[in-house]
Amino acid sequence: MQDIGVGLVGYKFMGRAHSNAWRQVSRFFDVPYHPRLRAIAGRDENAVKAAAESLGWESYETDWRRLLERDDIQVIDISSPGQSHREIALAALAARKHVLCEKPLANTLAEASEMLAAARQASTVAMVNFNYRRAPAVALAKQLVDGGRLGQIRHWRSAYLQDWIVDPEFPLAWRLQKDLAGSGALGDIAAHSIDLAHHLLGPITEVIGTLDTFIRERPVEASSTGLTATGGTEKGEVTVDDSTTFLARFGSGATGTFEATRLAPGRRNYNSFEINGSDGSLIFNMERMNELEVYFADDPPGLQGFRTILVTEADHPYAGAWWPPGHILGYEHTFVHTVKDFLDGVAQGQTPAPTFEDGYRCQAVLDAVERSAQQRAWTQPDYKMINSGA
Ligand code: SOE
Repeated sequence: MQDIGVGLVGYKFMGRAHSNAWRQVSRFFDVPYHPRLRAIAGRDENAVKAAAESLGWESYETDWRRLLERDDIQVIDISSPGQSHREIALAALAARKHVLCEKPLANTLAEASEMLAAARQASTVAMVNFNYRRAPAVALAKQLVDGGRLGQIRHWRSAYLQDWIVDPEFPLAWRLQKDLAGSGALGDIAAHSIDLAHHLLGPITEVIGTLDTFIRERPVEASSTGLTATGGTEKGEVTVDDSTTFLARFGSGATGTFEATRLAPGRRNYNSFEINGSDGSLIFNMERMNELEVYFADDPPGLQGFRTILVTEADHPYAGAWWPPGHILGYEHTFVHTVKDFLDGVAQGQTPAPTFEDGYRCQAVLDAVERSAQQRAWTQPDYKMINSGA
């Protein structure tokens, strides 16, 4: 099998998840390339050196630009904070590297527009990592919806709930700063729900919603490792939303509700959605990610009701590559499935979804929710680049 060299930017939570995916993929899937973990990049030399050792990278760089100069690297994987995505992706595409970029694509719609334009010019693969599309239960939900098993889809109902910043003493990490993260719960986790809704129901055409910040000041960060951090005594302003709630209309005629918060005690990573169609319903919740609850209206009278499918059979999406039925998968597998499809895309010369266009579409909805919250009015996502194809 041919080697393909990967260069990863970022080594915290996402960097660890991506490293694991590149290490695992060719051991479980029949992929066209064997990924070589050539180099990991980060600014703090001691930290990136330690990360290279513990995560299995052959070398490290303290400037991501070095990754682009290296001939032994064909893939740039961007797992660094949102404010860096645009610059790295544009430079990597210009250097003819394949790009995998963490979600959301960018911090603003203007940045996402530039990135989409660059991806359209490029001859390489440019994919966004919305990993939850590739939980086997979500992929099964997609098959059921596309196959018409639920009939005409009328409702989307999602709640993405976490609690990792509920303590007011949790410090002002980068995800709480607009210039670094773009937005709060909106871009961090509602973005996943929007992407899943687009994947399963098609584009959102109109939104009305709120953005709220309950804890307005937090200790300035002393040190941070992903989602755990320690704070000092000095306080700084939180410049993003803690939560968002919005209504949506889809181009298909369906309606949707979205809620996302990082202040829901007890909800650790409750990424859930329910879909109701004319002939049935389904429910997914990431905290029980191996299961899909389904209701089919054509079940025999007397036997109707929700039932739970354990999505671990060999003929379920992705599941057959892993363990025997019932030997369940976890969060990290969604990243392995993403890089599997990414490598297939490189071999076929075609970017797998979610493409930068899908990333832009999500960004347009994030932007519309922000405008709606400011204006207290229904607003339309600006899909200009998709509609004009420019
Ligand atoms: C933090 O809220 C976070 O790590 C998100 O940034 C991820 O995208 C999500 O998958 C898990 O939670």
